Amino acid sequence: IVDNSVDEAINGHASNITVTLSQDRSSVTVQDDGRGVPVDMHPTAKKPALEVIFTTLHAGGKFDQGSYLTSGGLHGVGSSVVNALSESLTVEVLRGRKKYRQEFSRGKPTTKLKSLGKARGTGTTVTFTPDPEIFSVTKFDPALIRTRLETSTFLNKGLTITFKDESQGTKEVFCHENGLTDYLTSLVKSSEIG
Ligand code: 1YM
Repeated sequence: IVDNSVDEAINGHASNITVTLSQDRSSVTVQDDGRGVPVDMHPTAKKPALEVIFTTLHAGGKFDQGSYLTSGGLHGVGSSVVNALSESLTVEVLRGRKKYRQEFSRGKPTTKLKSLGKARGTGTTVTFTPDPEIFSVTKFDPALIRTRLETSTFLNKGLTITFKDESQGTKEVFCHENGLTDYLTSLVKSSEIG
């Protein structure tokens, strides 16, 4: 889910990504200020594009053309995979001066895509809770998330990711203007003795 936001950022459409870990560590919310996941009707599926994106494994489509940059190598399949493995998942989209929401459980819609009325701005917010019927450990590890987010900002020069950890009441902003050079510096520092 984070990689979808990072893809939107590295293609020049988003500048802020915020990841929030809930107080009990059971859910994560990922928010970006990109274009918002498309909500228009899918012509053949006869469902909103958002629902298709979150319920079907994509073969690639637009990602196959070669002009599209992706951070995770997942080419858009991530949304439906995370959804299938989540006990609950909620998507909120700001797009075309409106706010939309759809909820899912174990990959299946539990509500239709609803228009919630007028709103400013654009972007996507996804909140999900891993399914205990699939994972033996469903609580997130803040240290793991922290490292994963910081690594993404090392690999994508200038990308800013904010991590809000409500389980510890902390907030960190990751941004590395010098990308991989900063990464090497941090590796050298952490390997130094004393
Ligand atoms: C919190 C997770 O998924 N952001 C996101 C996803 C998409 C877009 C924007 C997007 C892409 C495009 C056009 C495009 C996705 N779009 C698709 C699909 N954040 C998160 N932000 N408009 C919006 O690439 O052309 C899949 S994901 F399939 F519609 F292109």
